[in-house]
Amino acid sequence: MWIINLVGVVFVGLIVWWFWLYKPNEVKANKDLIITVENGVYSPSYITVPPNQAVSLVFNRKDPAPCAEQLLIPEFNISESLVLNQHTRVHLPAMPTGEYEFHCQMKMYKGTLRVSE
Ligand SMILES: [Cu+2]
Repeated sequence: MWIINLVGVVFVGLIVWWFWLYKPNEVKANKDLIITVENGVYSPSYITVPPNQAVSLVFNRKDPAPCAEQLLIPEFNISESLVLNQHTRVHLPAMPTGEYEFHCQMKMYKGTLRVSE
């Protein structure tokens, strides 16, 4: 019995870590940066872009899961379809400093856009 409880606690711990504590390495966006969509994650998933200037990000979707198709950045009303096995360039408006989430429709794939100098 105790082992089931232990497994439960570890599992809850992993969920907490994954959804709230885990901070992926930060990557600065430049024109060669390609964000790969594969196995349920964006990599890199923590991307810094400069403030107050329009930028674009290139997504390479290798994940055939239907959920991987839609890329959403709710703060800026961006909803982009990513074509499987192709590079899709997503244009972003000039954004004020801050952190913005990007994710798939069901928020299983998640990333953070950090707008900062
Ligand atoms: Cu999803």
